[in-house]
Amino acid sequence: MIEFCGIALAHPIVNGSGTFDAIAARRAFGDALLDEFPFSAFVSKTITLLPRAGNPPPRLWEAQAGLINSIGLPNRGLQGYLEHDLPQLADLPVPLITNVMGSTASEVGQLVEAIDARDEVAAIELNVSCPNVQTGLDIGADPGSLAALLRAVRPLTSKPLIVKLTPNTADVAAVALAAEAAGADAVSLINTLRASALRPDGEGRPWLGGGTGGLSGPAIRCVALAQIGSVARRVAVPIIGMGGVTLGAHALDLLCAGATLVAVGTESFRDPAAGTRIARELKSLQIAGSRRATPAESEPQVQVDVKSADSH
Ligand code: RRO
Repeated sequence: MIEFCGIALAHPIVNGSGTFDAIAARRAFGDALLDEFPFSAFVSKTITLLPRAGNPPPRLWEAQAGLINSIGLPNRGLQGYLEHDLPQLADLPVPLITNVMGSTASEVGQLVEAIDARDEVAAIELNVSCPNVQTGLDIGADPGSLAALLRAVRPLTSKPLIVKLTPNTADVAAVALAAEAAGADAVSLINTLRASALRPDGEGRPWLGGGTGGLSGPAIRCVALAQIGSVARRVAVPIIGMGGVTLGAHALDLLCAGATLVAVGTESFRDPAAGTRIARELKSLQIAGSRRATPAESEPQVQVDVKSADSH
């Protein structure tokens, strides 16, 4: 068991918002999904106050080591979420984190207040980092604007408030510090890196219906590692680290960089059970690591002969 913002979790692997549709997965896999749910907490797709249709297609582009998405936040809106999605998500065997986004402090406030009233929800994640809508990203890239937003909405909930940061800013640690000072209980990073793809006809026109998108997957893992490390050196609040994790060893890297939890995103599109596998791999690495740190008395200590090793 590990503890995150007062919530007890079975292991450190959660999902990245919008990368695992638990309601569709339940339809596809039935109760088997609940018997071995891949994550220790479930983070919902971002919801907005009013329903949104999302961006026109195409919405995805497969890059060489990742995926560019321009989904554009399609969702049923707050009322649709509360009436349709929440009762089904509340059936999951793990704590629920609801991810919300608004384009003004008043919109975010209404979302936070409504979610705060629901006992089914353990924590709120505030998305200030979607690369695919006009508003939202600006707030998350600027420490002053983010602090003002948080000062307005922080008093509206007693639930843990996690702020999902953007990597598309010059100094992510400065934004994280501002979030912490204005009352965030945790930060999560990284969201996708702003990216473009062109149609293959060579005429220079964008492939994605939304024009540009956000890059995720293995291509961004090293960026995530650097940004999580720089945030961890500056803030005391816990971090949910994510970006290109496909193996337990990658999750361990992000924990070593300072994350408390690790989210799996794009890998779940390839393998819906990736969370279970990554949690298992991580656990064996941690067990092997703690054995190495405290060798048993009975284990022979290996002496390395530097001279003879050098001569080979
Ligand atoms: O829906 C999206 O296009 C989207 C969102 Br809300 C987000 O936070 N990050 C992303 O890459 N896509």
